[in-house]
Amino acid sequence: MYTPLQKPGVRIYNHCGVAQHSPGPVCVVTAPWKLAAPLGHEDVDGNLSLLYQARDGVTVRQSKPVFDPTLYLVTDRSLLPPGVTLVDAVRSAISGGVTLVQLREKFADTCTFVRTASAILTVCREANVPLLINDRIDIALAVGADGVHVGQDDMPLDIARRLLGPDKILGVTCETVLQAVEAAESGLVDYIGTAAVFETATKKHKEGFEHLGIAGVKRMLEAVRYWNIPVVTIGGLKLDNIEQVLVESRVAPGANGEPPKQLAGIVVVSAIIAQTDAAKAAGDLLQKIRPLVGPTLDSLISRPSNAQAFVDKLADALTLIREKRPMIHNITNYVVMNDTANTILHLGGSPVMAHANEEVADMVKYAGALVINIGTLSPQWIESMHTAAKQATTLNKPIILDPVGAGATQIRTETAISLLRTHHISILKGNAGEISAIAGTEGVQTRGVDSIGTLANPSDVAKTLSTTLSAQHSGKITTVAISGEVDYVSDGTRVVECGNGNEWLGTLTGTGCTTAALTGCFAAVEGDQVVAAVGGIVALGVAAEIAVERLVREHGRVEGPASFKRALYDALYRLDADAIRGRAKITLA
Ligand code: 3NM
Repeated sequence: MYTPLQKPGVRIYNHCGVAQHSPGPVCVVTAPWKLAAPLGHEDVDGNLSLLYQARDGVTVRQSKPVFDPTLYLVTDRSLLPPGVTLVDAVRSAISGGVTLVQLREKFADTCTFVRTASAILTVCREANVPLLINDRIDIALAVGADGVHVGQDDMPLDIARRLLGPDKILGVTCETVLQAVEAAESGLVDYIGTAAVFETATKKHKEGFEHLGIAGVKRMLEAVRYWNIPVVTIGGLKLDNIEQVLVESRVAPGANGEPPKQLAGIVVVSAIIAQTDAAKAAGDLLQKIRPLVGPTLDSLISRPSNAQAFVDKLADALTLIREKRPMIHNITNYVVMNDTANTILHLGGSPVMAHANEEVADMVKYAGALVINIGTLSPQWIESMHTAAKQATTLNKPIILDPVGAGATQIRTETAISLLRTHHISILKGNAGEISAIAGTEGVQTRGVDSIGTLANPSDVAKTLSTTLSAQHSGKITTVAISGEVDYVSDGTRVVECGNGNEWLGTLTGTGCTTAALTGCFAAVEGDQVVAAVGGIVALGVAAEIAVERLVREHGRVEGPASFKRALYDALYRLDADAIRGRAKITLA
């Protein structure tokens, strides 16, 4: 049985609640788009519920099936290839990646419509894809579909909402900017579908209808930018024009803080339903659309509540960094020094680089965390590292150790081990080779500062090493983070896996050092060092994803490492708690 409130497991409160609690003029609220950010969550009958703040200060909670309009299929049986049934076509389309389905039967009698809707609903339930019914509220209610899509000439929105109740999805087609603003402001609908962007043979429009063009879609997006309402577009969309539509309709943030807005998805009929291989058609479309529609609720909705609570802590910690601007004392290598200082600054910290043995103890006094990085090592620096670490321990400040190149040379391996033996290090963060050298694990080497080979069981290595190191300091925990395509963080009990990031990070030198520096920022404001270590990793990984998406959106591709670095630093500077909440890919073991 399909139970949308148990799986994917979220009740989501959106703009509907916000607007319902405060109808009225659009412009009276300062930064109204911020209302869209969830305040928090609560468990309702074991299901995660998100809470939003309404304009009048009322906390809004609304339960609805979560829907993802990224690739939205509307059916039309008249376009099916010979010998293909509607049920088969929808099943195939869903297997290819369609995220939402609307059953549109313009000529069916009621009895046939109900039967078809039941059959299509079964297919949708199997894949947990919501099903909406075009126009016919009675059919949707009769079969228990997830909602209805209406046009301007169908049932008025207030009556449609009353008949459907608060928990069904309601979408509306808007032909003009005014209709879109009215729909958004009414708080009655869950998404807006624009009228046809391009000419299409699939639907006969009224005399005099002019398709919107990309500029028309953009005007509509601009008009509803203050609402967190998803907008999708339809009409003549296919593989070779969706990219242009998604990119060129995008509304950039305004100079006075006006929020950006972009399409939340693409709606197609013939591009899928008329194809002999609907699965492939859907798959090809989705591959193009996904990177261009921004963050989806995917990671959020599929997170179990313990992972969600963890992600909330990451997001809160980022907010705290921005508020407190903790000073981060770095003893780090020549290669990354400038990048380290800048990235700490962009995340919200206040960096300082102090290396002389004569000053480090004084400097640590002001620091929220000490980050020791053993790259470009020399005997003088080793002495300073010990002096600084001793002072940090005395003053109870977290120490982050990045054992750069441990395993490659004797001096580096010995220095890392000696620092770990002599002082209580809060977080040890290294790549597989460096951690192996410290843990004495076989099979992975360090060549220069790179790791060669992979750990057979990184999760166990992180856990065991954390336990060993913690035992050396009477049980004071050393959290161990192993970086890689998937990062592993353990405090000997918990293991967190992080999957954020992008292969472009590998084209820049020192991104591992950056992670340690950002981890320092998190450790300065967050007492749970597992959260801090994951924070540093997720912050850089999410910023990298945002950077690449932006470059692809604006230029069609990432030109190379230099433009990536620029976009990465901008993304880090603009990173906010919502991005962390929406995008953090973590698994708790
Ligand atoms: N509604 P295709 S255009 C169902 O303008 C529908 O509201 C439209 O079909 C509107 O993807 C349309 O085959 C048909 O072009 C879109």
